[in-house]
Amino acid sequence: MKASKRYHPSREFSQKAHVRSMGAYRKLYQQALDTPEEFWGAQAEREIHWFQKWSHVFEWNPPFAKWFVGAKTNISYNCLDRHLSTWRKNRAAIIWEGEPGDQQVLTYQELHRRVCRFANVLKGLGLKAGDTSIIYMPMIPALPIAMLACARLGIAHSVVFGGFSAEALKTRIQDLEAKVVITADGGWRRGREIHLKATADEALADCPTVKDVVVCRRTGHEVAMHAGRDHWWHELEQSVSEVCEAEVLDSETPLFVLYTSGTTGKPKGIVHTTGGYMVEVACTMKWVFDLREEDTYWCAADIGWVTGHSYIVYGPLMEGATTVIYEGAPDYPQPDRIWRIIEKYKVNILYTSPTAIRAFIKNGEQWPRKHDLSSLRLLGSVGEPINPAAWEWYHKVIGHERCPIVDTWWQTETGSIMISPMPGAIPTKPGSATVPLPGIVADVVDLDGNTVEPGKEGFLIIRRAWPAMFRTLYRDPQRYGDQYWRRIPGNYLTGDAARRDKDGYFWILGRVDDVMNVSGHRLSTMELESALVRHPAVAEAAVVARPHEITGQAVVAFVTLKHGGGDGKDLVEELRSWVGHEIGSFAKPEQIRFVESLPKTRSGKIMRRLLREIVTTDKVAGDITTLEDLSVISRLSSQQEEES
Ligand code: 7RM
Repeated sequence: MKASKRYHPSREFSQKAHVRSMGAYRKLYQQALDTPEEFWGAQAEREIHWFQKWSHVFEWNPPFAKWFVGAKTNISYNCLDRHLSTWRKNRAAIIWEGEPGDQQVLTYQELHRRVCRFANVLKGLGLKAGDTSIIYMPMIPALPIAMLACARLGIAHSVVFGGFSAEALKTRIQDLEAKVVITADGGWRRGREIHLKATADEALADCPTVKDVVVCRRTGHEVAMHAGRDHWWHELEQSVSEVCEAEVLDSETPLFVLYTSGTTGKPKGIVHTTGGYMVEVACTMKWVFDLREEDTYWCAADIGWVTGHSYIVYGPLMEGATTVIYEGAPDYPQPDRIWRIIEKYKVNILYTSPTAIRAFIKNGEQWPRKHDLSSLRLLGSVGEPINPAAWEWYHKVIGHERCPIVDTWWQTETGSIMISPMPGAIPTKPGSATVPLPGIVADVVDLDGNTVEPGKEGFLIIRRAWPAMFRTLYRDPQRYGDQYWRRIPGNYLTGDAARRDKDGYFWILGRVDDVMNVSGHRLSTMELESALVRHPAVAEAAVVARPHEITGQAVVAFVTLKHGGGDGKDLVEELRSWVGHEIGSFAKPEQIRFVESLPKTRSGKIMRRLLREIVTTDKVAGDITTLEDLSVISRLSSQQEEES
């Protein structure tokens, strides 16, 4: 392993940081390790308002955890009400920009008023604590307002990313048994309208639990409204009061469910609760983003993913920060839209993904060079491993060698950032997420759970429960235990491979299960394969990822057809749009290759490893419409398998 370059935080940055030295980090880490109850109890008292204190900090009945047991609180109260008695009352909570260029600034006071009004709208529809809602919206202020209104009443929300298809939306509504769907007429993306309401209507045809649909007007285009079921947000809002007390909720009240791809065809509902999530998300805002009162903070992710939940909405608002929300594509109408927004609002902290960074590199340095980026003081990365070249570019061209970079490793399941530098304390190495945060006992192990030597690859696990961890899989506690906690008993299996270097730095190598990561979006092999075989022409499908210079990975699907062979050309496009229809456009395979048969082991398992090799090394050449004969390789490989 060659020693990689190190970047030390500047003295100036460290002096003002929340955590200022390696020694200070070690001290925090050790405290959390030795006396976790005291450590987390102290964080909880400092960061959060509680209506009633806990009887004990945590309860661990593997694999089930409870945090701040018996405590009462409300995240909407913590994001809004408690700021209103401080100078933050008139601070910008949200600076929003729509893709067409429209803008809105909501102060804490104004955001509070709008959340209260919408909470009253939900109450008026008969919704109450314990109910579930689906939110399917563009990135407009009404989206965080809907989330905060649900949270205010104890209604668990599930935000479905606006890029998902009707089919995917339907599966989620049905699994959640949602009573209400909150959506919009549409939204803007690359100058085109995303027809959310029309898609929701298609999904809702088959969702008997949904009694009401609330529609926010965004694009103003005409949509069908089903009498008795559909209501305009602005009409319902007219007749409600702007006073709505936050419900006093138990610490373990479900806050949200986020569906994410796993290793089977069915997405998993990751369940997060309130108290522990709040505490750790608030702490990581300070530890990782080193948030200061004067900061304007921009996480350029989508609220439909966990990054947006924790680090666009709940984290920044709990901390009383100004969070920038942008509706559209970062390169629309020109590749410098993102840099323009930074210059315009004088953004101090930017949090984005390696995929986005690689796309900016490809567009060329001339675009960021056109803008004054001197307001930036910290840069973040999330979603996939960042390659050192992209890291260096981000550091040089965007950060002007002045801004520390925080490469943050975490997952939908973990709720908050787990492995990341504290920017004033930890020297960084391009490509490494560095070291675990306080309270996170991470390790790299073999299949028996034994720690592997430095420099060796292994499975990344977490040895102890942490406050923001997910509590279960929605309606599937068995799978929760089996899949995450029982494989290496008592430890949380992340599904990622990693190695640790001699300094104890973690290098995340990517997924070891059948989960792919395209542009930071999690896609499951099985989910894609089952979507493909639902098409009438398809007999079998095997899906693998190939490395891709921009999106990290790209999907390649090997498909056998029912009537053997067939003319590929039209079918390629048809199958791609089929996947778009079944899951969403972002999941469309980059390539579809028709094959006579799929390579299988004697026991009938598809040899994805072999296909992966083919798409990586391109050993089997040929364009995407050629029928590839994999049988020879297949026979060779299964012989090897039998021999070994
Ligand atoms: C926040 C988020 C989780 C998976 C995870 C990893 C990969 C995320 C990094 C990363 C290397 C990183 N949630 N991943 N961050 N890999 N370095 N900094 O992305 O549930 O959608 O995805 O993403 O494989 O397991 S997620």
